Amino acid sequence: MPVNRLVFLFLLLVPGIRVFAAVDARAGAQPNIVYILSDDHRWDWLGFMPEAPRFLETPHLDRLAREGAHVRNAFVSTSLCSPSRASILTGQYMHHHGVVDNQRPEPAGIRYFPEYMQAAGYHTAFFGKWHMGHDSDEPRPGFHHWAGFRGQGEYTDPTLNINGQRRTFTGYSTDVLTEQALVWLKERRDPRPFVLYLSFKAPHFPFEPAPRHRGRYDSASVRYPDTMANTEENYATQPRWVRERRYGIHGVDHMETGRFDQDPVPSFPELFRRYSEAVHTIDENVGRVLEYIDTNRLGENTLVVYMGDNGFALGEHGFYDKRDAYETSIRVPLLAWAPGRIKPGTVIPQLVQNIDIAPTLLEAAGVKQPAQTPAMDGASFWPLLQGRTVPWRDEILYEYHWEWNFPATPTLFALRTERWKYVYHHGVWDIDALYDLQTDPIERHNLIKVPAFREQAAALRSRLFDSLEKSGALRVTLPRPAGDPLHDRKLAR
Ligand SMILES: [Ca+2]
Repeated sequence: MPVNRLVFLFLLLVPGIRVFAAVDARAGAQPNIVYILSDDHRWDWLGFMPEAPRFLETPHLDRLAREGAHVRNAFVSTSLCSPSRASILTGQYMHHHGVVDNQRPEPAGIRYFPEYMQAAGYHTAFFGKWHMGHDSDEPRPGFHHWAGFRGQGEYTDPTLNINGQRRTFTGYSTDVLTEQALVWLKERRDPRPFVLYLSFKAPHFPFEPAPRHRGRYDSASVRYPDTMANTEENYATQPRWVRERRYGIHGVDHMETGRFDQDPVPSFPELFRRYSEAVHTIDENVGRVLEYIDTNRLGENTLVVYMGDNGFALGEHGFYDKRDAYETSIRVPLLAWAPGRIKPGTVIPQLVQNIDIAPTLLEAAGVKQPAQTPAMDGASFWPLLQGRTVPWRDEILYEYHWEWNFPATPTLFALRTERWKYVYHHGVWDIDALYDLQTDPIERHNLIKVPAFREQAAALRSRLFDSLEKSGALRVTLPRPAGDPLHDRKLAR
């Protein structure tokens, strides 16, 4: 008789020891993984956080933090949908995976972590927004079941490509995707552990909540960020491109208006409230997934991770956008819940990035990355989630390459430590930026020209270039122009 069976029988005979302990331990090597990704959900729009607007309700995300872990300092390495998604799926920086914008097909040779999990015996499924390779909704490698949409998809009555067959659903995007994920879970008869990759379109612009929640926050007070006003104080020390960008389509005074501002600018309070309602709708759907896990007693062997693909400025520095290296753009919500594996109320202060997701989920699942596959840049923070101390990075690297379609943001590279941020601008006649996040968390005062900080700036620049050089990031991509350039400089209002 195998030793495991003997141990199991022994446990059966010992009073007071739950039989399930043995079963759980055995299954524990390969927990189910539920990875939920939202689009442009900023780091502080979580009800439990002191920084959140007071009216915002996210009880289910709050529950994940309360019963699991909140990674308080979570960042992306490129703040743009497709490059960030590629970093999540490959564990690589943009300069390694090669997905530099939202338009082009995925580069040849790219490998996604669900492929490794599938090969290691996981039953895998994908739902929602993929976005890499904008024009294709065809199933991608790594998933037994695929229900994805093309590009940005639709908020209402979305069409999904389900394993090669297109089907149009009635309803609101986040609800439809969750429903499809739940149907897959309910109908699966597979004994293998599963990976559920649920990727929402919301709350991405135009910030559509479910119709039932539209107007829920109509009377909520709107928060105007300190750096939003078009004043000398706000722009006195900032690089010139920062003020210039507010005169483009992602500026608060011109958001998505036509050439020469012929269209009305959407109202800020309206956008602020709809965005919050869209986040609330996501939370409600996260709750539906958790309810399924509760009802089917999957909690003891399931890891749920919730994350945003990049941040979003709601008025900060005069922007509605990401791309840049400001905190609102690069920080994301990141929660991990696994009863029995992650202690309730865990708060992780370390600097974690999107490139760490793949190695972390692989380690949590006990899956080794196969030999001869592209090396990952990220590290597993699974030990941190479990309360263990491991050596960890004390700085993060950020990169963004200028896009022909959205030319208002220059190519930029940044190094952020716990306290400092240095931003290097490439290919633009402008100054660099240095922010002290401890004394100036809203990054209103660029210290780059302050004599007292000259050495600090030089040291950080040197550290940034050491990092870039070591990682092989000293090459800027030059993609062939495709699509429409949204380069109209709007009238100042
Ligand atoms: Ca995004």
